[in-house]
Amino acid sequence: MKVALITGVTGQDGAYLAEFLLKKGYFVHGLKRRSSMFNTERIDHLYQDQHENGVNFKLHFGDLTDSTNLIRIIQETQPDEIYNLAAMSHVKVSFDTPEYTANADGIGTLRLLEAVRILGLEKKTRIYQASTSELYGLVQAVPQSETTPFYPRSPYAVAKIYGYWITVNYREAYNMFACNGILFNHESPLRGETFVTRKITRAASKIALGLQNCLYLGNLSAQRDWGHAKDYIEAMWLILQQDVAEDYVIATGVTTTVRDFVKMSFAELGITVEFRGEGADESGVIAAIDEKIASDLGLNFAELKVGNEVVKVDPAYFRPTEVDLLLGDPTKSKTKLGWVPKYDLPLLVKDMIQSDLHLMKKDEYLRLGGFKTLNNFE
Ligand code: NDP
Ligand code: GDR
Repeated sequence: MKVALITGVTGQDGAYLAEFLLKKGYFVHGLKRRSSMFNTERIDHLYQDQHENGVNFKLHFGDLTDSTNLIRIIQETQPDEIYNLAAMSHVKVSFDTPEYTANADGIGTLRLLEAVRILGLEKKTRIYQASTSELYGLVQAVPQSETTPFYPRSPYAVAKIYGYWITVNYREAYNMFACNGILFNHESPLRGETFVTRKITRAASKIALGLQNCLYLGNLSAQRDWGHAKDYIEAMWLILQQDVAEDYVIATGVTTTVRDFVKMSFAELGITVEFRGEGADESGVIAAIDEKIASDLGLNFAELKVGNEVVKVDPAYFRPTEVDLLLGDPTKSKTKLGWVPKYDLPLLVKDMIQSDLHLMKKDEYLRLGGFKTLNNFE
């Protein structure tokens, strides 16, 4: 039985990867942080009572800022594969917490590599490092491939560039099987609620149900190469199954603006949104409503009218330095890894909208039942 250790197991990718590896017959160890509230919602369906027989999924308290803890867990678990997914992963928040981001995302990667080396596991343990298209930052060339120069534009990306190069360095210096997956944006129904796609699919669902009036966003013109997390975690695994350790770009090869992602999300709910104005004055207005789609989804648009402003720009969401355009070239991963994604952008949007509409309908039932908010303790 192969043994894997996933850092960041409670995150979007960690949850999908844990499920994927368990299905492949792995024993999966996950590193999770202590929190004052339950933080395992994404993996609760995988939970196993540790008193039962045949347990193959185990969580360990830990943190990438604590080397002693990493050394102990790796010693105890003796993993064949480590997937380093833990990170302070929000680009905008990294401008508020730059030092912590450098510590967790940059030095955290070093701590993990060093722990493997200190324990003499260089020959046994293969390491996947969650690198990112944010490394490309200020556009140098498109599409971006494994050979495109980096120009990071946020404390997050600068921390991740350290993680990228220290992984390459440990591979070259100590002959470790350590690889970077340079993953472009990937989303899913499990995506954190403050990343732009999930923020949009949640808000569109709420607006369609009459639970919210308007969605406030930042830069609508940013372009991203969006794929589905379920496809991307499979690529992570493939990267560690190769004969030779190398770095790979994982992307769809299609880029879309935030503005178009908004239109696609609302269209999925039968609402046509048109954008008017420019810059901070731009807004999204309902141009048409498709009653047939609405009734098929069990929606009655009592509070929605053509002309309603449902999207507005709030400059508070602009970043001090922005990444305008990301478009990946997945040729290497398709040819060498044989990686074939199952989702395109329309399928991704459909999956996220269906899931969020379902979640928001629960809120609607509560409202109809007389409850004002989910946190109404009075
Ligand atoms: P999430 O933000 O959903 O998950 C991040 C995980 O890291 C969470 O489990 C979080 O724990 C954990 N974590 C944060 N800080 C620490 C720390 N100091 N010590 C231990 N654990 C910590 O990210 P994703 O799943 O979307 O991304 C996974 C990885 O891939 C990240 O490294 C991200 O930077 C990178 N990446 C993501 C892309 C994407 O589009 N999703 C694209 C390219 C790279 P908690 O639940 O307690 O917060
Ligand atoms: P990103 O993802 O920064 O690419 O990092 P995010 O979804 O946060 O932003 C994408 C683009 O949308 C613009 N935007 C907004 N973003 C957010 N979060 N909220 C808004 O209201 C909003 N309005 C417009 C942003 O300016 C940006 O241009 C993600 C993370 O998962 C990283 O960890 C990962 O490395 C990269 O993807 C690849």
